[in-house]
Amino acid sequence: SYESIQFGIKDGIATLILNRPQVMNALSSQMRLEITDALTTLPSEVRCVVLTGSGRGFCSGQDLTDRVAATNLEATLRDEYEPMLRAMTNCPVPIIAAVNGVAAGAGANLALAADVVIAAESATFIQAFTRIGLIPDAGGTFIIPRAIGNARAMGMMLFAEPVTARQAMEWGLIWEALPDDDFAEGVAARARKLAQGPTLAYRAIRKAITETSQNDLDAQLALEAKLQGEAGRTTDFVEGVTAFLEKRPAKFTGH
Ligand code: T3D
Repeated sequence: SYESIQFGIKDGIATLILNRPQVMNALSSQMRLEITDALTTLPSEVRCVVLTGSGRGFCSGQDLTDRVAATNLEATLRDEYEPMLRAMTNCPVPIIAAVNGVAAGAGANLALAADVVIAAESATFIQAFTRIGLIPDAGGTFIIPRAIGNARAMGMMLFAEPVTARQAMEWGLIWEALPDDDFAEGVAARARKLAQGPTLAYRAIRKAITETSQNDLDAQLALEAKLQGEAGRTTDFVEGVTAFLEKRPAKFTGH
């Protein structure tokens, strides 16, 4: 069992809660290792992951209490952040980041590495790095300009000001901002939907969307054809078509 995170599974949904609320769930070395471990050892019953924070924040980024003496940030990023981010992007099932409160620095970029980001309206996203003389890391310089364009990415990164959940949604940085009172149920409903969906198709969609930024049209059409070939051989495809023809809801198993 873990110390810096809480991890549980119910009805095919794994919930991973960042659990150092006294420091707004700042990322310690141990928390990074635990997130990485949890995401790389998911039992096969899991068909969706919800990543969220305990207390009033989502994640305040790197724990700054152990940083003054840190001289080799490159090694920390390579040895601890990169495996954590790859565990997010290689996760076999979709990840929802449920951003319950402020997401700052690497905490924001951890959330943005999820497949779907749902934020409470009171949550904010802060590229806080320049406040302490650093540059955005944890994949931020990859994902943010691609999502919202260079003008907004540069503004977020240079000014390091909070961007509200609603603004983030309107820019296309996240999927959805929900009123605080509807947040928990909204996230749960989305998680249930994904956990009951065609898991292998979801995984292929992630691959296609990830690779599209490196591919030209020829390569992307070829990738779609290959992945669709695989989707067409799943049990869920047979079930989906059969259910349509029988005018009933499909019962996907994730196979
Ligand atoms: O290896 C490397 O170092 C490279 C990797 C870098 C990745 C990064 O993420 S760098 C960026 C690090 N993060 C930040 O710079 C954000 C720091 N935190 C804040 O700006 C603010 O705390 C928040 C905007 C997140 C929240 O503000 P607020 O006013 O709602 O809460 P608060 O009072 O500032 O924080 C509550 C407590 O959490 C407070 O402790 P206290 O006074 O109650 O004892 C605060 O010190 C603590 N806390 C917040 N963030 C961190 C933290 N403690 C350690 N590390 C933190 N990142």
